[in-house]
Amino acid sequence: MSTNMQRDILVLNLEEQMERSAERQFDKTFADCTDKEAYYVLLDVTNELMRVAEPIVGEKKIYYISMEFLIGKLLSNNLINLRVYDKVNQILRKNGKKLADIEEYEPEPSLGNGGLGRLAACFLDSIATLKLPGEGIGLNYHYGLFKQVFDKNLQNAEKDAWQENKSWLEKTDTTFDVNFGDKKVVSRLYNLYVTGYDSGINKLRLFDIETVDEKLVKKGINFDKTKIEKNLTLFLYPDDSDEAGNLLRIYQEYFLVSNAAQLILHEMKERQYDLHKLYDHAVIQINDTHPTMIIPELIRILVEEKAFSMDDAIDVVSKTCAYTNHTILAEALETWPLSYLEKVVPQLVPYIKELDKRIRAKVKNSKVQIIDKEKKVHMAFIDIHYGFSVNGVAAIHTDILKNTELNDFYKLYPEKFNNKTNGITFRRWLLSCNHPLADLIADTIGDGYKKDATRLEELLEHENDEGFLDRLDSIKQEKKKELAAYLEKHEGVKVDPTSIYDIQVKRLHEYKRQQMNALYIIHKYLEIKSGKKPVRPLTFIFGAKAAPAYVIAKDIIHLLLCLQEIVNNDPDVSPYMKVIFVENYNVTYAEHLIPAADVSEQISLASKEASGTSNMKFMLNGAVTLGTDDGANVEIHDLVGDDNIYIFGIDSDTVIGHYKKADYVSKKYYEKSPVIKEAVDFIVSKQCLKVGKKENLTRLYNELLNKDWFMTLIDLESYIEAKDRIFADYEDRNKWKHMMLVNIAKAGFFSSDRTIMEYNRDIWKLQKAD
Ligand code: C3B
Repeated sequence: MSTNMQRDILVLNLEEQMERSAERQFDKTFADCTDKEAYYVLLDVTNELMRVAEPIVGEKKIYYISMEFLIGKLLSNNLINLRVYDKVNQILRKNGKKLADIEEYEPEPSLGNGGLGRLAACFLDSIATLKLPGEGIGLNYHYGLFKQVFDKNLQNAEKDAWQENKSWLEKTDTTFDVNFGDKKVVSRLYNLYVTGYDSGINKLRLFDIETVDEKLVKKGINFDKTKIEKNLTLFLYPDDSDEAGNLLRIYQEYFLVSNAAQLILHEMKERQYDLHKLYDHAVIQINDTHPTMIIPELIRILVEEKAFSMDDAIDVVSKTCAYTNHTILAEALETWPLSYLEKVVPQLVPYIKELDKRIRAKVKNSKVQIIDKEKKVHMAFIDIHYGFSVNGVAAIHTDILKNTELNDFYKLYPEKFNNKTNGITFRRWLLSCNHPLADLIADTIGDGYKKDATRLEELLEHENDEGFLDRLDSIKQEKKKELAAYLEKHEGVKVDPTSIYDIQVKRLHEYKRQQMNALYIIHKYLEIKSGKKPVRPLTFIFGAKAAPAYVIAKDIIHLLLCLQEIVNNDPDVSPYMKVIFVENYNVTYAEHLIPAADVSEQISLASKEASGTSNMKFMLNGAVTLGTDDGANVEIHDLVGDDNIYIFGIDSDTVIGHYKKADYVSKKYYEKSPVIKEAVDFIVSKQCLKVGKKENLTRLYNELLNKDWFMTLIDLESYIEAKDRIFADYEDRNKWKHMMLVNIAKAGFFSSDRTIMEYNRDIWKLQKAD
């Protein structure tokens, strides 16, 4: 029987399947199952549907290698992509159940940090939707990134035990030996099925080892970092503030690429492809520098096990690998001491030296050498010299790479550089998280936009249609009410659904400038105290995790939690404003927050946010951006025009100029402006110290005053001006509804389907499966 027929039969008999699964698993009828049991029933039948779905195959395949895949919960998304969402909902209704309640029991996989990992997940969705043969290759972290818990206004980190026996993961029989310098481990491959929208199935390959000892984790996220065979896949990004943490990260990275290389070569062998033509059958996208060792590892295997000459091996691998750069922040561009590599992967060191030697012979410029004078290995430089493509993730970011950060490389290889502005999957960020909006759009312009997002522009024909604009507005209201209920349940805070929801959610980092938002909140608080009340209440919502070793980032969380306590408990102020820092922000939380947002905070220091992707998600759901001309904000600005976005602050050229001249002095701005001074001083005021810790607040205060590396104070006044303006404009309801419409209508460009089509057109060159 063809897979399509098997699928059709399963869909036809879905209800029976569910009954059978309920009986087998719980010895109950489906109607009698608890919501939790119902989740396992749906998991079971959906897994079955995916197993019979058509795999996407072709002569050439993209392998997207990444240390992170922030995939989010999968049930709804899979049901939507398998086109059984409505049918399942019908059955649920019949049995007195709601998908939203059932989904609460699905654990969210904890396999990523932030934008980079979420992008990888959006890309897998689009690759499958576009019927391109491809897979993701990553690691199966048992406790993932940490779970964030607040105590005494401080962030604590705990293990995130997200894995369950029954899950989306399929254990396979595939195992590989992975050799490190001082030890050997055996890996195990798990598959996770990736459903395309109304298409076929690809896979996410996650590697793990069986000797992991979860008991190693004692308190919080502390564990013995030296016992590699026991801790290798326990956590994502173990604390790398010490040497053992750095070494563990290198062990993880090599574990990933060694498995990837073996898997790819195994598939080539199975299909009897000539390895001299590897690049005709495989393209490897290296997601940031983390999987860079795939290059020397493949070269090593070809030379040592496949009888390639060094020249041939380097040539073939260079034509197979492409590199994406996601950041210009120096600390994120990995440079590993050669001595660390000698300890963990001594077998790669001669190859890395050879790659370095060849560059030295060719190019005299010491700034492009792989191994520097201090014997540090610049991982990005391996990718750029020995890959065929280098791409940035938004137009301005790629320009900065070409003209500033990687200018020496751009001069060497102008043909390798290209831009691929990021995108998001509309299946998750509209169809799944905002059904009423997706339905309104479908009722207005038809279903076509679900496969071709640029058709959202057809909404512009309705810009004068009051009925449509009102419906748009009432959907936003509905979503705001839902969020208010969710926040009350999960955070125990009551918010007014008629207030303006101003939301900043993303990893906590000084360059993203949550501290600037905090200073605005202080400013507003003091204004209200002095009697100047806002026309409408304001709700400031934050969600962010700080890396456990990043002290100042944790201090910023501390300040925001202190402000939350002060503001929400002050009877003079709390009727007019609220502050909510949600605990343990993740993909699931984002799906609740984003559809309800009015104002999207995208306030990074210009030049520092490579792209940003939440900016796209907010826009798609009708929020208006308050941001700097940075990352993809620049392209949003171009698309919606000056009238539908609020841009403030110095531009990236000015920022780069300040860094070059080293002439930014934050104290100057503090001393010049009473508004800035008042806000900054509040951090160490009696009122703040009453709810906070002196050490943390003083450290943050000093940082802002004496360093402020990401130039918060230079932009604070123009931020306050723009923010007051956006809140005032909210009261012009017609103008606001119109802005919502334009933002939604212009969001089509940011579909990850467009991004993936560009990757394929310019880099991967795969044939679409029929
Ligand atoms: C992020 C960047 O910070 C974002 O601007 C960008 O949108 C995404 O990547 C996706 O391209 N990033 C990240 O999440 N982790 C890194 N280590 C580097 C960049």
